[in-house]
Amino acid sequence: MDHRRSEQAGMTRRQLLQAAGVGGVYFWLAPHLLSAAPVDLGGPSPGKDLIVHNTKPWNGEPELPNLVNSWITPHKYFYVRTNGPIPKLDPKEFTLTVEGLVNKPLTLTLAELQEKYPQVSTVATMTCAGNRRDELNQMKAISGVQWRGGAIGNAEWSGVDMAKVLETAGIKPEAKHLWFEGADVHEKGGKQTGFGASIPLERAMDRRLKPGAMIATQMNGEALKPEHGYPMRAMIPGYIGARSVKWLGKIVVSDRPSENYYMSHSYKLVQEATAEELKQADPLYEYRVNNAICTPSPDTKVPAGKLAVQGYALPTGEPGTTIARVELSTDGGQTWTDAQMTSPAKPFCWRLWKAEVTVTPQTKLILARATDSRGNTQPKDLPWNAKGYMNNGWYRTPVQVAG
Ligand SMILES: Nc1nc2c(c(=O)[nH]1)N[C@H]1C(S)=C(S)[C@@H](COP(=O)(O)O)O[C@H]1N2
Ligand SMILES: [Mo]
Repeated sequence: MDHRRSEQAGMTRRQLLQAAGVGGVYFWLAPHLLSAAPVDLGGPSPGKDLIVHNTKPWNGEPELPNLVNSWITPHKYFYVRTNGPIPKLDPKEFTLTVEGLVNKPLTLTLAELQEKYPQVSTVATMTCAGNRRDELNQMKAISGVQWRGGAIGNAEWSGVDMAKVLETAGIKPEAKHLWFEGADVHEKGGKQTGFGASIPLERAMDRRLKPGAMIATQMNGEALKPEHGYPMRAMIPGYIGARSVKWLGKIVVSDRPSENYYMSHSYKLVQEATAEELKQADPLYEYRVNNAICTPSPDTKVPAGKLAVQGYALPTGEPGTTIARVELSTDGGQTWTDAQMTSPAKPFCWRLWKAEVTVTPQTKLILARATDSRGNTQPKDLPWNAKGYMNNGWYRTPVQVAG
């Protein structure tokens, strides 16, 4: 089985190279190329299941209507965000090392990890800090993947509690942060690096969170797919996706945050992104309350009268917080209608909702805003920022109502 999986990753690579042959136009040709040259990710079909933003590195998101059919997002509709190549890893050879401020450094293969520690599972939403960047980009251009509202998914993650592994290694008293390093080595900021991140140690050790941080080996009851971090990844409930490092090869216990490019130069809210500004700005950790209307799609022609609307809403990544309310408006925010929740209220998880609103020929936009159980609510607009992160302004879907 392990063997088959590496072969699958190998196929992905060859096919990625094939796709690269048509270069930058791949995205535009994708719908016509489906049968001719699909990029096999072991599930999602590019152009069909996922809108492909680029293939070198691979970035894709589902069409929004595909996100509201189930609380758990199936693999084929789960967004893929990579900054480097998808590495082909042999689980017999690949190891996770735990080092730094520990009494006993560890080296673990997938099999050892699974044998030595109890298996735990948790449902949690993964979302990219760049989700909904395309809307900020309309205010003023931002480089980076032009994510719509689909860089989000909710999955059941299984693996081991990171705290248990750290306890075996024995953490020294001066430890404050956990660095994660991925095996996807690529060039960034003028040097070769794996994707990296760090989190405050206390988040991983917080016993109330069960788990606060996880070394995930499975997603929705199956071994992780190559593009989602096989054989193991960090999964940090409540944090932006960038902290959940895939192809996790190293955990370094440290007294300070990681200096990896993706921690020190990226995933920060800045206006000009000068070196000085980036140095001063704090790294982003917890995600913010957010929502998206998933149906109808933008610019759908609808008759005047009642209209069914569906979407997702995400509470802030603060422990214990759930979605309390979603409201919609078809008159520019003068009056609001409550949506009905169609999925459970669980911390660190999105909640799906549906609503019936009334549209008239004057209705140009459907607005939606969510509020969580701590009273955090979405701002009308998020001020523009240079890297296009954390966009959680009210969601707006244009509709064309027949007169
Ligand atoms: N090693 C590695 N881990 C990574 C990344 C990456 O490029 N390399 N991308 C991060 C980002 S920005 C996000 S949003 C999530 C996306 O996880 P997914 O592709 O499984 O949806 O993975 C994170 N972990
Ligand atoms: Mo991300």
